[in-house]
Amino acid sequence: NGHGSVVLWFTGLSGSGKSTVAHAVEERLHGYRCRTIVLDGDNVRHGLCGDLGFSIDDRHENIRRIGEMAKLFLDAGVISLTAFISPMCSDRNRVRELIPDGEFLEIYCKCPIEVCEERDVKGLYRRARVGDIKEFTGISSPYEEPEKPELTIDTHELSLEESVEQVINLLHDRGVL
Ligand code: GGZ
Repeated sequence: NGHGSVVLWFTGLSGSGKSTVAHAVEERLHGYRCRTIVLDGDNVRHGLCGDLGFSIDDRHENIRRIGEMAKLFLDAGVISLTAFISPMCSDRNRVRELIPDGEFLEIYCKCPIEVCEERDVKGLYRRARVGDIKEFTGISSPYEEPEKPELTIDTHELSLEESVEQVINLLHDRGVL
């Protein structure tokens, strides 16, 4: 695309490490003088998508808006790193279709739900188990694993540094860096 920009689309369960890896990759990209933005629940779900909840329909709309946003950043030459559960294959594929070939890189943060639930950093899994939170991904709402992600990171087996390295290697392989 002439400016070496891409969309790094992280997907995975709550607590699988998406945001952590995305922010650490962003730091590395700054060393390459890339312009970047991390989009995640913290900066999207309160603002642009503040009207949406976690029903399947609201998640469709959440991912649609984020995909359109990533496309705008791509056109501006900014590398976006999106860190949303994005549980449905069809939603992710729809975003892939918005983006020129080779410029949408799907990165699956693969972590067994037992591990996510055991860590339960925010106590959400426990609340989902007792029914305090309805439609919680992996408990009472589906997560569809990516069929052909550009990269799968076994975040429960790798250190953060190793996970970041895998993404950086992907970007080298794809000629982005
Ligand atoms: C899943 C939920 C839910 C439900 C609140 N299901 O670990 P977190 O806290 O910080 O990340 C989760 C985040 C998921 O929002 P996304 O925009 O990524 O979801 S999606 O892509 O499916 O639209 C979790 C919190 O919000 N959270 N309720 N019911 N995660």
